[in-house]
Parts: sequence; structure tokens; C-alpha cells
Amino acid sequence: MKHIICIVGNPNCGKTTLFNALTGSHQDVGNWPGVTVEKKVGHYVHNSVDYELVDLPGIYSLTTVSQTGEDERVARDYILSQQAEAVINIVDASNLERNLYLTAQLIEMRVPVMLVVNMLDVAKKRKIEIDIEALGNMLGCPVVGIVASREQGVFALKEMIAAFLQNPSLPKLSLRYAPAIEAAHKQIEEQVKGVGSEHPHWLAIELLEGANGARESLDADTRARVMPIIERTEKEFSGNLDIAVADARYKLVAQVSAAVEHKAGDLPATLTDKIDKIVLNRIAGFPIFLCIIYCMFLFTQNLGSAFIDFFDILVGGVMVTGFGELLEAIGV
Ligand SMILES: Nc1nc2c(ncn2[C@@H]2O[C@H](COP(=O)(O)OP(=O)(O)OP(=O)(O)O)[C@@H](O)[C@H]2O)c(=O)[nH]1
Ligand SMILES: [Mg+2]
Repeated sequence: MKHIICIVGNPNCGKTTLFNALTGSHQDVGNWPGVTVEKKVGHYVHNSVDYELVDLPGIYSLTTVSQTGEDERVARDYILSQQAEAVINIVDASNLERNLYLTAQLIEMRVPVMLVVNMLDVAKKRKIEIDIEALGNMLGCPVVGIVASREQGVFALKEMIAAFLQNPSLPKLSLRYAPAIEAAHKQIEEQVKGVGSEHPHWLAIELLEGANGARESLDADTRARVMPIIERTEKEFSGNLDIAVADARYKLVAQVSAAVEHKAGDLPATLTDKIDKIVLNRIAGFPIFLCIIYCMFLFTQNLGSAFIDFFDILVGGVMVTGFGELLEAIGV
């Protein structure tokens, strides 16, 4: 029996490096049907079980409003087709928060996901530490840390894949939108479920976001029922419904990365930081500035006068008497 899994992640996060580390030279390269996007399929055997691995194009998001988002469409369609039993989502440890946006969408897609945190060496150099176990607990899915370019963690990943495919499950974490979006989403999901959509939850999100091709995929009757719900919600968010949907993802990933990521820059505040916090405060800053100017004024007025005679004698002695004697000495 052969298992099929796919790799998805942001551009340059190490998908192909991991793909090569897993499959070695057992690869076929072609194109996805109808587009000029490269398709790479490879094989490996682990504990006498055969695995087929599909390398998907690098993408930042699974939804796109642009007509040119071929890579996003290829990745989205392949994942939703469920030809792969599970998705390996690879993220760059040195850019965790940005990479987790795609993870949030995979969670919304309700597909079995395993997370691979790559580039741990780069993160370490930048003094970023990631609590892999805590990340797994928060997402509610298997997570492994690797350095794909050195093939570190690849065996552990193979073991993780094998165990996960015994009983694939969806990530436990769920994403909540603003209440008005939640309500609209539920109504749209009911509508599209009624006409047999295979992924009503995800399609309802795409419809709310205005994702390319989502509205066109509906038959005329369903579209007529769904559009008023979208338009009403769009109005509630002053035409920024797509931003409100994306915002829910950003908030979630910010929470997750804040909980699992430790940057050396997060060390306890120094004395300078503490002083800055007070003197640069929005309310206290200006009065403090005026006080300092007043103190300087008092200083020059009161203390400065005590030195006037000293400077008078010094400058008079050097500049007038001294300079005059110098000129006399050279016969001028
Ligand atoms: N230091 C370090 N470099 C890595 C690691 N993994 C991958 N790289 C390097 O990162 C670069 C990008 O790796 P790829 O495997 O091509 O990334 P990709 O995700 O396939 O990129 P696209 O297909 O363009 O989206 C290459 O130069 C790799 O050698 C890692 O764990 N550590
Ligand atoms: Mg690649």
C-alpha cells in the first residue's frame, strides 16, 4: 500500500530541500495540468511502507483575489482534492509568525496537517528559540523541528508521518472571526452545503473573502441566495470584509507565536529602556521636557554667573595679553 502526502509552505522556506532530503533521487518533474507551474513528485520507503510525496508551489496564502494566482490555485485545488491523505506544512523558524498565516488557513480548510519547523539553525543564529512542544499543543497537531539543509530531524519526521497516517486527524485549534462574520459564515455554509459542496466551511470563507473563482463556482440560484448575505456583511465592515477575515488569522498567529517563540530581544528591559519608557511617555514626556529646559535655564542663570570672572580673566589673559606679547616678540 502507498501513502500520498504533500508539502506546502511559503516561498523559500525549504520545501524542495526537505523534499530532496526525504526522496533522494526518486523524483519525477512535470507540470500541473493546464498551467506552467512545475509539479514534483517523489517516493521514499520507511519501515517497508511506500510514501509518495508531492511538492506544491511556494505560497503565502491559499486564497487569492488576483487572476494571476496560479500557484495558489494549484496548491488549493490539490489540497482540497484530498488526493493526499495529509498535508505537511513547512514553516521557516526564523519567520514563524508570517509563515503561520498559511497554517491558519490550513486549519480553516479542515484537512489533516502536520507541521514541520525548518531552518532552526537560522533561527538559532538570530537568537530565536521555538518551543516545538508548546506549538504542537497549541495547534493540536504533530510538530517536528528540522534543519532540512543538514538533514537534521528528517528521520524523526518520517516516524511522525508514519504514526500520523495510522490515524490522520484535523488540528484541534479553531479560528474565530468577528461575530457578524461568524453569523454570515454559518448562513453561507448552510446554503452551499445544501447544493453539495464538498468543502462548505472553506468555500463559505472564500466567498466572504471574495476569493478568485469562489462566487463563479456557484450555480445561479445559490449565488442569488448567498450574495445578499455577503453584501450585507461587506457593508457592516465598510467594504473591508476581506481584511476583517485576514485580521482574525493575523490575531490567531500572533497569539500562537507570542506563546511559543522566545527572541533574545525579549530579554528584561535595561536601565535605558526604563528611562525611555518614562521620558518618552506620550503624556508625561512633554512636561518632563519642559522641566529639563527650565532646570538648564536656572543652571546657566545662577551657576553660570559664578564662572563669568574666571572665563573673563582666562580669555583676557590668553587672547589679549598673551597674543599681544607674542606679536611683540616676533617684532610685529
Ligand atoms: N540554513 C538553512 N538553509 C536552508 C534550510 N532549508 C533550506 N535551506 C536553504 O534555503 C533556500 C531555499 O530552499 P528551497 O528548498 O529551495 O525552498 P523552497 O521552499 O522549495 O523554495 P520555493 O520552491 O522557491 O518556494 C536554499 O538555499 C536552501 O539551501 C535549513 O534548514 N537551514
Ligand atoms: Mg521549491
